[in-house]
Amino acid sequence: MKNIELIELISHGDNRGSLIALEKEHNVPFDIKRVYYIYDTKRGVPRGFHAHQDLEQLLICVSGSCKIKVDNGKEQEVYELNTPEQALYIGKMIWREMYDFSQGCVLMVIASQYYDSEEYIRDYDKFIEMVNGGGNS
Ligand code: T46
Repeated sequence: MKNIELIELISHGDNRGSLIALEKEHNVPFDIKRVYYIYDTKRGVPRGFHAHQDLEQLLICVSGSCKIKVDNGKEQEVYELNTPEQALYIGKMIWREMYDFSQGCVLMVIASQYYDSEEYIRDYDKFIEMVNGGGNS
C-alpha cells in the first residue's frame, strides 16, 4: 500500500544482548521531531481511529505485540508488530487503528512533527471525502 512500509531494523547483538539504533535517513525516512510511547494498554481496548494530513510516523513495538490496521480509503491492511526489529512506516493520509495489545506491550512512535491536536482527522467520513477529493491519496 502506498505510504505504508514495513522496515526491517538492523540489530547489533552480542553476548550482552541486542541494540537497535534509529537514525534519520538510515532507517527513519523523515526529520525526527517527537518520540512518544504507548504502554499500560488495557485488554480489548483499541486506540487510534484517526488519520493525519501531513504527519509521518514509524511505529515500533519494543516489547510485546499489537496489531495495526491501516486504511488509505480504498484498501486496508493489518500488520502485527511483535518484534523490536521491525518498524511500520505510516505516511500521510492513512487512517490507523491499534488493537490486540499484549500484556506489557510498549509501542514506541517516532514522529515527523510536533504534537498538534488540530491536525488530526478523527471523522472517518471526512477522511474518505478528503482522500477522494483532496488529491492527497
Ligand atoms: C497515532 C497513534 C499511533 C500528547 O499530549 N502528545 C502527543 O504527542 C500525543 C501523541 C498525544 N498526546 C496526548 C493527547 C491525548 O490526551 O495524549 C493523549 C492520548 O493521545 P491519543 O488519544 O491521540 O492516542 P492514540 O493512541 O489514539 O494515538 C496516538 C497518536 O495520537 C497518533 O498520532 O498515530 O498513536
